[in-house]
Amino acid sequence: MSRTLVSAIPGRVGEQVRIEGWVARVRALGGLTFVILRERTGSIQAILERGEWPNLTSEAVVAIEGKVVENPRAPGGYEILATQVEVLNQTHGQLPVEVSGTELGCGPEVLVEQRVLTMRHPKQAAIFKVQAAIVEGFTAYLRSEGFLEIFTPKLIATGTEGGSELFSVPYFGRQAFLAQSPQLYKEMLVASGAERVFEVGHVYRAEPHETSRHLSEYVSLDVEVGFIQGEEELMALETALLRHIFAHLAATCEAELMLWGGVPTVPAEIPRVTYAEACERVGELSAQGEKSLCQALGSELVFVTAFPATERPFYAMPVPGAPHLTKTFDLVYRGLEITSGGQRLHALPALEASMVAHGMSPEAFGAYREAFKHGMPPHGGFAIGLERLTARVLGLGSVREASLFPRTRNRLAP
Ligand code: AMO
Repeated sequence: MSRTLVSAIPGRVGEQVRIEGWVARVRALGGLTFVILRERTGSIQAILERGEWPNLTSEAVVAIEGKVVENPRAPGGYEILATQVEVLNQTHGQLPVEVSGTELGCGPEVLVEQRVLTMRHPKQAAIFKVQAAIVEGFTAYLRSEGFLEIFTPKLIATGTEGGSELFSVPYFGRQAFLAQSPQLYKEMLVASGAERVFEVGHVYRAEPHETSRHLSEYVSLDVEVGFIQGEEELMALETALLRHIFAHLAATCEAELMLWGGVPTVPAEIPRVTYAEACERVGELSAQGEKSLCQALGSELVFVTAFPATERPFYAMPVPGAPHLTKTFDLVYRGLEITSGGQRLHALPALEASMVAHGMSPEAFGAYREAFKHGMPPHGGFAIGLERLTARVLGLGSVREASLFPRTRNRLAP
């Protein structure tokens, strides 16, 4: 008999079915055994009447055949009157964490150490369904707007965002680095004629400190657009993009969102403040400052604009008439920076001067500089940290909870 998914059970009342999954709970009561079976689409109760049944332990993998009946008192309203039970695979040893309670009974370290087991808890599974739907919404919207999806190298010869957070790796007798961002490639590909590109890819930052907002490997949602007139267009694009992503979440993940903070929304207009105004209101734009900023402006989303050149990488376009400022922005969501972006320099002499001013040698940027010689349009873009966005959508305490197998200074496994 082929498998019926728990989600399809309501349509099978009165029929004999076979369900397969994990044993979430076993309870003996008055000669009956009640088994809750859990699988990817949900959980259901099976009732084993008096008789010879295999020994069922928590989290063993089982197949149960039986008749579907409606029972308003059963969890979910349906149950299976079992006629056959088969253990497909036993567990071995003590379970390191209990995963069938309402809340997961472990701290953040065990959560990650035992990811395979902790993912069986619906609240944990929900995080990664929402994360996948964020990426789905991101890529679908950009494709519909004429963007090309790109895949750029993560083994590279030079840093992009400043040197200090680079991981170096031996590379056939030379030194290579892990990409901190696809920044240079996404700009080059604007010039390739593609004009509008996006990438969902891993990036690497040698973050020396353990914080709730930093991973040393994370997923960057990168966007780059040619023929822009200024950074306002990029903020408008990101606003529309987020609105699409949140609508997609509401349409596909409502149940998962309800297990956490509810369905997120984007306001009709996201307030904007300049970096200088933000600092005036909340002091420095630190982790605490970003929290205070959302509170001070009474908005979950806030764009911060016009960052000083000293706060941005060499490729940032200065504000005309105020060259100490840049045409850049951050987006702060529920008290955490989730995006940096801005218009880039497109004239080669200005770009080279900026490299030198940032203590970098233009010679180190061969192919990137080359792209600026052969027709580089005015352009700009932004990047959203996937784990940060996921964590803020759901109200998680740390970006580590939004990473299946987080990499931090002290963690390289599992
Ligand atoms: P930035 O370095 O600000 O900009 O990174 C962009 C976004 O990536 C996320 N992020 C991180 N997430 C988890 N752990 C980290 N260590 C970490 N560092 C950054 C944040 C941040 O807003 N090239 C530019 C983007 C651009 O201008 O297009 C860049 O990488 O959400």
